[in-house]
Amino acid sequence: EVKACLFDLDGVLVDTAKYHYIAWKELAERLGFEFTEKDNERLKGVSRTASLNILLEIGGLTLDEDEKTKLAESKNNRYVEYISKMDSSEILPGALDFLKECRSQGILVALGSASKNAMTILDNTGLTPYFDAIIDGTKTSAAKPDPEVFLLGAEALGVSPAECVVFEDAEAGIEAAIRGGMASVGIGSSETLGAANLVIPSLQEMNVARLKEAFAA
Ligand code: B16
Ligand code: MG
Repeated sequence: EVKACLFDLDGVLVDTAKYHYIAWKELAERLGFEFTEKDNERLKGVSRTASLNILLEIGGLTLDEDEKTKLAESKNNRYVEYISKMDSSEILPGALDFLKECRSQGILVALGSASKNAMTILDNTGLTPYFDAIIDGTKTSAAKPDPEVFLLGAEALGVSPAECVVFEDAEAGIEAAIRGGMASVGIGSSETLGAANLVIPSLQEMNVARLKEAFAA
C-alpha cells in the first residue's frame, strides 16, 4: 500500500535546472571554455561538488581543492541570485495539484533533494507547507544514487521503504529509489528513466487514483 510520496525538487516540482545551467555556463566562460545544454544534462541530480568536477573535466582543467571550493562558491552565489527571485509561477505543471491531492487523501509527502538551497526554493515558490518532511543536501552525507536521502525521508515520515513512491527526473535518483527498496516514477523520458516502474512526461499525468492503480499492493 502506498503511504508516502517522496519528491525530488529540481526537474520534478520546479525547473531550477535552467538557473543551474546559466550559473555553470558563466563559470565555464570565465574559465575559458564552452559549456552546452547537452553537457548540463550530466549535472542533473548530481551534487554541487560532483557537478564542478564534471565541468572541469569537460574544460580539461585540473585545479586544487582550494581553487575548487572558491569556484563552487562563486557558482552558488550566482545561482542564489537567480533563485531568490523565484515565485509560484515557476512550479512545474501538475505539481501543486498533485501535492494538494496527496495531502487531502492522507498520503504523506516528503522532499528528497540533493540541493543545499532547497529551503530557499520551497519558501519562494510557496511549496513549504505541503511537506510533512524535508530532506535536502544540508541533511545528507551521500549523494544519489546512494539511497540515503530517500531512506531519511521514509524514516522522518515513519513509513517503510516499501510504502513509498519516489518521483525523480534523474537517472541517479531512480537508481537511489531502487537501492532503497522503493517504487519509482520517472518524470521525463523513458530513454534515460527506463529503470523506473512508470515513466510520465510531467506530474500533469499523475493523480492519486492513478498512483493507487499503478502501485496497489
Ligand atoms: P545545490 P535535485 C540537484 O537538485 C540538482 O538537480 C543538481 O543539478 C544540483 O547540482 C544539486 O541539486 C545540488 O544543488 O548546488 O543547490 O546544492 O534534483 O536533487 O532536487
Ligand atoms: Mg532532479
